[in-house]
Amino acid sequence: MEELKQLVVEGREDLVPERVRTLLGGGADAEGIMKKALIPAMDEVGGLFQSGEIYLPEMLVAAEAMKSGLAVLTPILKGSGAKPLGRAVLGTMRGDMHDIGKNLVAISLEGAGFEVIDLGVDVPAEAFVEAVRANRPQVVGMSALLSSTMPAMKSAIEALRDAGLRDGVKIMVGGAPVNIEFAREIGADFYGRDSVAGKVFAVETATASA
Ligand code: B12
Repeated sequence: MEELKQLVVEGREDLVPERVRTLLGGGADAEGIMKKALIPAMDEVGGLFQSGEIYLPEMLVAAEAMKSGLAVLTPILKGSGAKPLGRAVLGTMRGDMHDIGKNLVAISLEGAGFEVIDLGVDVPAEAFVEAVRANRPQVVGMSALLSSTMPAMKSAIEALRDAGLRDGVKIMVGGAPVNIEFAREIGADFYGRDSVAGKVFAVETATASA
């Protein structure tokens, strides 16, 4: 695990998928690989970037290495055969290009039987409004990794309210700088610390409205 984490930190996209397969072959579980190697690697990279030991290109290469490992794990994390449970709209806020956490939430929701409408990154408030109007999801998930893009969550919630769509959906927010106080302040229904918390909330919401 430690070796895999290091390979991700070093951005070795050429070696990461193989290493993940080897760990799986040796009996490691997908969740464990995620929690013990891939996510801690991103935390380490964030720290190195903050302290000026690495720069943006290295952070980008490490993110690609993380994604290459995640690609091996995705089919396992999604599982199979979960019956359709509901619909969810997900997106990373306008101005924000971070999508690894949001993608993990999408994988968890799909694994639980959700149809996920993933709006991608840099999503303007109007796109959330349009997607909710068109798809009538039970849950909307918003992700922000930058302090500067957190306020866009408030704008998107207000836009949903102005469009008369707010009461028909539950809104969950997440991302490293987001916390429960902020979620309350902007009128979100739920703050999810990680993708599993998001999944549990979404499943409860869809089950209650079924
Ligand atoms: C990888 C990375 C990048 C990659 C992103 C690649 C990609 N495709 O995502 C690249 C290199 C492009 C990048 C760019 C930048 N980054 Co960056 N990046 C990171 C890094 C190292 C890891 C993020 C990550 O993927 N983590 C792993 C995932 C799994 O965790 P996560 O996103 O937090 O998601 C989990 C939970 O938060 C939760 N979650 C997330 N979203 C949601 C949503 C819902 C609904 C729910 C329920 C849960 C949930 O579930 C997930 C796991 O279970 C972080 C450091 C860090 N520790 O966060 C910095 C970091 C976020 N970046 C930072 C910065 C400053 C930047 C840049 C501004 C740098 C620059 N000078 O240009 C740019 C901004 C570009 C932009 N406009 O978005 C800062 C942000 C500081 C701040 N608070 O504002 C950080 C914290 C680094 C640092 N310590 O300084 N970055």
